[in-house]
Amino acid sequence: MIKIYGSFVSRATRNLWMLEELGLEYEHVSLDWAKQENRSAAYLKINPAGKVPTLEDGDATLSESLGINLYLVQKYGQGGLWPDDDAGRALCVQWSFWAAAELEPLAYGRIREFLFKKEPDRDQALIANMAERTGPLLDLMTLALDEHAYLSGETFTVADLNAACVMEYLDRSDFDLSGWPKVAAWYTNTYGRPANQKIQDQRAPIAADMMKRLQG
Ligand SMILES: N[C@@H](CCC(=O)N[C@@H](CS)C(=O)NCC(=O)O)C(=O)O
Repeated sequence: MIKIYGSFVSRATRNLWMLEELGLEYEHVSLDWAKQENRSAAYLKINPAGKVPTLEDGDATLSESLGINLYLVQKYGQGGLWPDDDAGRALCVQWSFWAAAELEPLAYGRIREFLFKKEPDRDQALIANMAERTGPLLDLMTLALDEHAYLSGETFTVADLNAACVMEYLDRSDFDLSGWPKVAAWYTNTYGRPANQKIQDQRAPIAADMMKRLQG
């Protein structure tokens, strides 16, 4: 059976969402990074980087959350979240790389300030700088959404799932999306899908507890 390692307060939620979208059976091994469970000797044998998520599926052992989603969708998602045409599939790869390489450094840089620092200690100049640099990325998304309902075409695909789970960091750090109404509507529609809601409902109490610990 497919096994996914990583807690509900980690990037493993990206893969749990995909697994739910695909209706697959899986085992969830909830490693708690706050307790260093991702640094145990047993886990380091599976993922020498000691990071989560990791996916095991038959002979495949994979890391990198967005790459794991591309693997899952290619193996199990034909006719749905993985387009039938080459151009659509290429756009899924393009948007996934874009999410990891362009959006994530800014969105994660921003949310770190909110998660790991108390309000008075946050670097407001850094937060503002990250927001300013995020604007052109949202303009780019708007151009794509002017052309079609979703990032890779007229239907929801892995391109949207992968981009939305990085956008989540903006959402969780109170980023104001009102200047990009098409992106805001796309995000609400995409992130609110029932498969993700199921994961977010399980995540909520664990995240609230983590925030209590981090923010005091
Ligand atoms: N680019 C990687 C990042 C993985 C990552 O940094 N995971 C965090 C949790 S979300 C982690 O394992 N942190 C614990 C550590 O680095 O010790 C991915 O998308 O999977």
